[in-house]
Amino acid sequence: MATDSYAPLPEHKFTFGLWTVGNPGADPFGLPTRQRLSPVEIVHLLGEVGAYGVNFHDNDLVPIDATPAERDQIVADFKQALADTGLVVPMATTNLFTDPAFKDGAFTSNDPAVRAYALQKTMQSMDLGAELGAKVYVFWGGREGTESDATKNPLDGLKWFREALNFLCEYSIDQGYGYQFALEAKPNEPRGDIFLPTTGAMLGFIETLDHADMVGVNPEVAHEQMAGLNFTHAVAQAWDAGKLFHIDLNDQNPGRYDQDFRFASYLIKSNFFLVKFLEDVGYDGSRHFDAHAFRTEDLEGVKDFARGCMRSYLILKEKAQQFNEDAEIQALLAELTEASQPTPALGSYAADTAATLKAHSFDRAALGARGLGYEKLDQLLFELLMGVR
Ligand code: GCO
Ligand code: MN
Ligand code: MN
Repeated sequence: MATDSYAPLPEHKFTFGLWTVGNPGADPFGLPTRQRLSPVEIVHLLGEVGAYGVNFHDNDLVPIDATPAERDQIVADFKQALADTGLVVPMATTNLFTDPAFKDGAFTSNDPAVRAYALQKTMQSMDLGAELGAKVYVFWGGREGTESDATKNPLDGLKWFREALNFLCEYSIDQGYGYQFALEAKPNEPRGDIFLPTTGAMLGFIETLDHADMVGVNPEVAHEQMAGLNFTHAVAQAWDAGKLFHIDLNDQNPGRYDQDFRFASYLIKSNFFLVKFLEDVGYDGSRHFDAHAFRTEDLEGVKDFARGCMRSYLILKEKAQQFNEDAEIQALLAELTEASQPTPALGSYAADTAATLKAHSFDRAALGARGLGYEKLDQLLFELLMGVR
């Protein structure tokens, strides 16, 4: 029997949030178009389509006003669904954006009472995540920002955010949870401006924390695209810093609203380079799809969406392998890094190397005149992606 080489397997570590396939299709202009699914139903749906894991915000699982007894029943039912399907919970996070209490931010609210409540809610949510086996804890500060800079000093925002993360790192250590914290940047939406708007900004900020070693990033495709940035470059910087703890995959037409499209459904070429990067470096964390089905879809369409995210990833992975094995492409790439004229060997600084280099005579005109063949290389890539190669 022929096997489907694009079928998801546990080793691919494909995960979805309860809020992703559970998204009922509401938007700022329209009501839900689909029935709400319970967490147990979502786990079974994910099991059916072949996902490896399920992630959640505290209130995706336990409503914000649940009693302790209700919480325990919900968690027991959820654990049973995990056992029945074999799904795992690699990541958890806190909803610090839906409730009106967080309308001016959570950790960066001007009100110390809101900041303290956000810490309390996060500790409880970390307890819940740990109980279900999560090892990565994501911080997406959706409300941490401003509409008008008259309202908040960004230095205060950074200070309060730092204090919260320092506190919560200590809490994780104290409880023995072993969490890795992953900070997720987004430039705007739902706030006019969100603090630390890019992955690069997060990476700089992390180095100011007391437990920088525990804290990395959770870059999201759409978030860097919204800012018009090259997502793969952001991911590469995170990887280079040893900080790629998690990743949110989806897609986005840059410059539009936050679309959360099915992975690789829009920017095929840039998502190809993303998958190629992750596979080439051997990233072994979750491939988390933070996306949702078009509002036009019913339950079957949601399954098509989820299957499509995973299938597209695996198709791009196969294309990456094809790119790496393509003799013509690889020969072109190998030529690119050859010195085009006699060049002194460098290496780390030494006084005599510097002297040799200063004395060397380069043929500058030849450096500028040389054609690099990038048009040909890029066309070969296009043909490979289009399946005509
Ligand atoms: C968004 C974000 C969120 C976060 C989620 C988990 O744009 O809404 O991407 O989906 O990823 O809150 O932290
Ligand atoms: Mn997002
Ligand atoms: Mn996200």
